[in-house]
Amino acid sequence: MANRYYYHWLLDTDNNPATGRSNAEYEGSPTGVSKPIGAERVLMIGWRDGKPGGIEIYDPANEDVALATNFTYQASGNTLTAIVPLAALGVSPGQTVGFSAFQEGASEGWKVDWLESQSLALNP
Ligand SMILES: [Ca+2]
Repeated sequence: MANRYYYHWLLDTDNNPATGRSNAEYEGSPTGVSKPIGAERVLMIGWRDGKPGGIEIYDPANEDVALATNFTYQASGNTLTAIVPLAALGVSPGQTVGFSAFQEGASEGWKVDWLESQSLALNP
């Protein structure tokens, strides 16, 4: 609670691993995912010193510009839920996108844990 921690959800909104930010590597190290995606959007839920610290959506090609901020989210046990406008993600209902995620925090020397990429259907 007295440090920094971040959850990042990566969305390959055009479902094309050749475009966007690849999750095959992160900060110069292989991530170990077997099916890399190319993310066009990142949803970040950050925590700093016991308070939310970076609740935003951004394009990984331009991390300094938030496309949406302060959306609704809830943590419960091992589940994290967020409610975000699809327009901020640049997606439409019915579309299929690539999805991956990682968490990192100041504990354990900024150790990064990756979730294997998945296909995610945005069912209306
Ligand atoms: Ca892509």
